[in-house]
Formats: sequence, C-alpha cells, structure tokens
Amino acid sequence: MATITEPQQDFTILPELPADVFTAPLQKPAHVGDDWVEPAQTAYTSEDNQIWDDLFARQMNILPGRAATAFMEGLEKLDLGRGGVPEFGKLSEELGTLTGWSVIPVPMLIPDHVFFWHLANRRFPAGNFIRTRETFEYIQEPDVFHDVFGHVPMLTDPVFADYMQEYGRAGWKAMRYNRLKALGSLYWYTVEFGLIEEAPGDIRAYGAGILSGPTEVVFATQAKSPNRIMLNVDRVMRTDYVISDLQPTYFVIESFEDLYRQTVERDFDRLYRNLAPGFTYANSAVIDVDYVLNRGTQEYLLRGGRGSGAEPV
Ligand code: HBI
Ligand code: FE
Repeated sequence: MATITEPQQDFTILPELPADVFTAPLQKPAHVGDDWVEPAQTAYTSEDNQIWDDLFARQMNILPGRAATAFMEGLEKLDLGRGGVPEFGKLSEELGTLTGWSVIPVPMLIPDHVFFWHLANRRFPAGNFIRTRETFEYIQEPDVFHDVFGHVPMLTDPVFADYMQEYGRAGWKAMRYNRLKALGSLYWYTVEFGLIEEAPGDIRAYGAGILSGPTEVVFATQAKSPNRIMLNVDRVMRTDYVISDLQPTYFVIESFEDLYRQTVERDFDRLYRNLAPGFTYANSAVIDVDYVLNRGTQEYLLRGGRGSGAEPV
C-alpha cells in the first residue's frame, strides 16, 4: 500500500477538513468564527458561582486518595477553590507561567479538527456555560466545571502538558487516514477516563471525566464491575467507547512519561493502515494480549447500567 505523505506540518494554521473525512457534524453558532472561540467568557451570575463552589466542595470530599497526585497538586497550584468560576485570563496567565498552556472559551463541543488544532498550539478549549441545579448530578456536555476543574489541573504537569500537545498534533495524520474516531478513543481512555498506578495496588484517577463527577471517582478506582487493564495505545485505539454511562473498562498507565513515550513512539501510519473501519473490540472486552490488573464482574453493565438505575458496584 502506498505511504500517505505528510502535509506541511505548520500547526499554526487551522487545517481544512476534507469533505470525505468522517466526523460528527456540528452547527456553528453565528457569533463564533472558524476557530470556534467565544469573543469573551460568560459573565457568571452569583448562582453560577455558587454552583461552582458547591461542585468544588463535593469533589473535594471524594478526591483525596483517589485522584492522581499530579491532579491534586495542579488544583492547589492554580488555586481553583478560591471561590466562583475562575476567570480564564488570570488562569491562562498562571498556567502559562507553569507550562505555556492557555484556556480559551468555546460555546459547546467543537469539531474534532478545530479541537486538535487548539491543543497542538497549547490552547485548551473550555465550555463557557455552567450546569444548573437540575443537572448538578450529571451532564453529558462538557461545561466549565468539567473543563476547568477536570482538565486544567493536569495541564500544570509538564509531561502531561506535552502529551496533550502531541495528541493535538497527531490529529493531522488521523484526519488524512480518516481515523479521527480511533484517535478519539485514545483521548477518551486517557485524558477523559485514565487511571494511573502510583504505587503497587494504589490506583488513582487522572481523567477529567472521572474527576469532575461524584460517582465515577469511586467506581473507577474501587468498584468490582469494571476491568482495569494496563494501557497499550495500539489496543486502545481499536476499542469502542460509550459516552453516556460509567465505563466497563479503564486503562491504567504506570507514569505520564510512559503515556507520552507510548504515544510519540507509536507508528501511527502502520496502525492506521491496519485498522478496520470501525472498532475491533467492544468496550467491555478483555483480550489475550491484555495485562489485566482487575478483571471486572461487569455487574453494573449486566444489570442494565444507568437507564435501569443499577448500583454502581
Ligand atoms: N470540543 N469543547 C470540546 N471539548 C472536547 O473535549 C472536545 C471537543 N470537540 C472534539 C473532541 N473533544 C474530540 O475530538 C475528542 O474528544 C477526541
Ligand atoms: Fe473533557
């Protein structure tokens, strides 16, 4: 098979999305440009700020001992509990000093190639809006609490910060091979739902999807249902994912250096050429090459998951 040659790798220029590349269509609001960046951060009401404070307090009751050390240190470095929704300008200044990242406001989910482009330039797109009391427990869309509380602390870790940028840069190649979904799976199982084994048997969460809600923190690190498998980038990119319920499987890294190394050393050309069009493995599958830390009972999934009101055991 012919090798697909790389395009000019100028990551400062927003790439064109070819019409024949598969990605979810999103309706761009009229007030944002092609970069999808909001002209300004939302002016939050006092109720909005109170929601942030209550969400913050709730998570701080659950996270110690369950969240990765790097995450807890990031929260502290950025002082995200100073009260109210953080101001992105100030946050970007502080984060810029630490690792050169900034936080920019976006209205909603943005297209994959625009998202990758921002990451490749060390800009983290964060949802502008905040959830309401009605959706306090669970929302599927990324709001400012998920994005800023969940993601931004990890960007204070120099190695993780580099991983995120490399991830964004990898988007160009995924687009050329029409494999954005496969690369999305790597994001899902690391940045959103990743676990790290900090010491033998000491499993902590570093994924923002876990850390920004109350239920999955305990489920991911302690429950009997899910599989916990050592991360293999090649395997993860062949694995399906669902966005509407607790995960049947979590992938565990030994260190952020290891995650970074596995990703930059991966021969993505070879991987993309060999991938089937869809995903090969179900999200609950355990396969023979896996290094399994815990084989889950899948009780939660088998009892019907979120829709059935099953206990997250
Ligand atoms: N948009 N606002 C926002 N936040 C995301 O996390 C995000 C996105 N668009 C696309 C996207 N993520 C995916 O490319 C990744 O989940 C792989
Ligand atoms: Fe997220």
